[in-house]
Amino acid sequence: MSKNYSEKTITTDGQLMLKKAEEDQLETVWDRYEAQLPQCGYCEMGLSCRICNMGPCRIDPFGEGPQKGVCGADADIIVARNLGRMVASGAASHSDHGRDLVEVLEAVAEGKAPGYQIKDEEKLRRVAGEYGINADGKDILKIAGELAHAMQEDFGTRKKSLTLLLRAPAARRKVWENAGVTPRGIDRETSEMMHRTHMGVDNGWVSLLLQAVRNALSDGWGGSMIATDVSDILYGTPKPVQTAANMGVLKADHVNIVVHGHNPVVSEMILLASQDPDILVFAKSKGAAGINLAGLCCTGNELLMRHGVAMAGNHLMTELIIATGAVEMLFVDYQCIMPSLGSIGDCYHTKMISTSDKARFPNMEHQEFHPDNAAALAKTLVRKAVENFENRGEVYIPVEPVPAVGGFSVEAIVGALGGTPEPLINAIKAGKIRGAVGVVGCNNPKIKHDYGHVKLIKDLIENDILVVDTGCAAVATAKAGFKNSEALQFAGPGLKEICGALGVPPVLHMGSCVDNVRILVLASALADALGTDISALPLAGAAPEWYSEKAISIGVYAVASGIYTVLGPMPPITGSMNIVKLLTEGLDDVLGATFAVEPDPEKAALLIRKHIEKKRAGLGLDSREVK
Ligand code: BF8
Ligand code: SF4
Repeated sequence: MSKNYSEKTITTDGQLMLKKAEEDQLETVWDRYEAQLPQCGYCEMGLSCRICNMGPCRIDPFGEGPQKGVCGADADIIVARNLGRMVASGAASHSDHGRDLVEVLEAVAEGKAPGYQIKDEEKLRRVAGEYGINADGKDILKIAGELAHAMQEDFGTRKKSLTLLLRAPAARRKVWENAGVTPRGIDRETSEMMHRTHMGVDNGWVSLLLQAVRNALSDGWGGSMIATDVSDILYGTPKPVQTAANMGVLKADHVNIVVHGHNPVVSEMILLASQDPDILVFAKSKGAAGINLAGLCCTGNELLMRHGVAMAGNHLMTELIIATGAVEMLFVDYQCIMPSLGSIGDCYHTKMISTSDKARFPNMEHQEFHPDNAAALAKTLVRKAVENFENRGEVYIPVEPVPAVGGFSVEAIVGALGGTPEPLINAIKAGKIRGAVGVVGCNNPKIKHDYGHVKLIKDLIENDILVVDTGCAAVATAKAGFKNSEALQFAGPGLKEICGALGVPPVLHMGSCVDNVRILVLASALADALGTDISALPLAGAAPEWYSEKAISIGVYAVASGIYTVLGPMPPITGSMNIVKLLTEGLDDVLGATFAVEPDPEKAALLIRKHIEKKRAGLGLDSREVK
């Protein structure tokens, strides 16, 4: 195998498929990345601005050329505005996804969404209670309707603070109040971020960044939290479930259907259709052994968490999977779907279907899903996928799948602990588990694919740190074998003992990227049990291969929730040393946590371990020296 492939990805399926892609003369994300090099240095530093038409402008980082844009904005203002707009886009993406789910909940309540139902009645009642809805003796659909409307209020602007902030420890809410960053309405904070970054509005780099914090909190404790809660209500709250990961989950003798994107609204209906007895008979009549559904990225994680649907790959694998020639149909909804995918589908027999009214892609067939037509449309299209089976050419499935366990919602984790977080707290107090880290986020061709996730997590669990992960990070560790019964061999002695006794792997799959809110809820439960704030706990976050604006929003709300967070790739902020200093040091005084940036996962693990030991000492627990 050429050395070149192993420089791009650590995964065997990735390397083998890159070779196949080269033979098939496919252009991949890595080729296009290389063609872009060197990337624009001004943009990398956040020093270019095209917010208005007096520009575009740029600031010379060496102090020789212009130091101000045409309007007079300096480096601090330009970097802060650019970062603020990244947060706004990320928060908007997660929150609009949340809104789509609330609309399905509303449609279910009105009897206008055939195929969808309330799967977790208990959670519906619990969340309704948090929204102040009296559920006593009320019909379940009536409660669903009232909850949908109450959640819609959170998106608007009439409130002073979001409902679900009440899940955060009181001390944390006080921190937000003191800093003036308590989010009021989900859409309001994004809208205000866009307003403030218009030319001639907010030109204080500190106040711009504080609004970015408030905007990100409206995602983490608002839009994303609603997305996760409503998904649980509609499709079931995850419980530990057996699954498998990598491209080997495709089956040569089955009709393979792959779902890619984020929102379970479409993928849940594809799952139901793929289990339809009539369609299965039809598939057999076409010579297939059955219908095999596999996931990519976060909509894959949603199905994995709730139904054990196998996971074919993460972000950088989405082009390569089509080159297996084994995929009859690929469905996309939105977010993280490369516009290159449609043309790759053209090289094989794969039918590429876009499904969302807000997301179109070149060379894809557009079939719009809405709550009222989704169940029926899914059946029609899955039948078409079956018909496409006979058009298959040569198939190349490069590896065997790796078994994994997923489905660790907070409810499931607390359940595994016997109904209270106490055993986990005791293990942390006893030093058997040093602390816990949430590893989240994407792949990015700037970092060797999956290496950032796998190396960091390996170092953490080896040192008795429990890892929870989501998104593409969670897929990376499933493929690497960190989520099955054999994974305990990678864990340090204390972590091995505790996880072994509980019968869980050392790396717990908590879901998709909106499901990062499960980590917030878990952290709050631990803080409440200890009578302290999240920032006092031996916790950290990491996004070792992040690429997306959503990941920036996640990072900001994690830090704003008191969780020290280490980013792999550098965000575009180095044009302003004031902002670098504020994010990596100054925020500690305001929010009790900071960012760090460290692309080398080995060094990132050391930073995290030092932080965890420092927090342990702060709580009066035993503390190890980290070298
Ligand atoms: O929301 S981890 S590449 S797929 S942005 Fe995208 Fe990043 Fe993957 Fe999921 Ni999250
Ligand atoms: Fe240039 Fe100012 Fe316009 Fe930005 S807002 S493009 S810095 S003139």
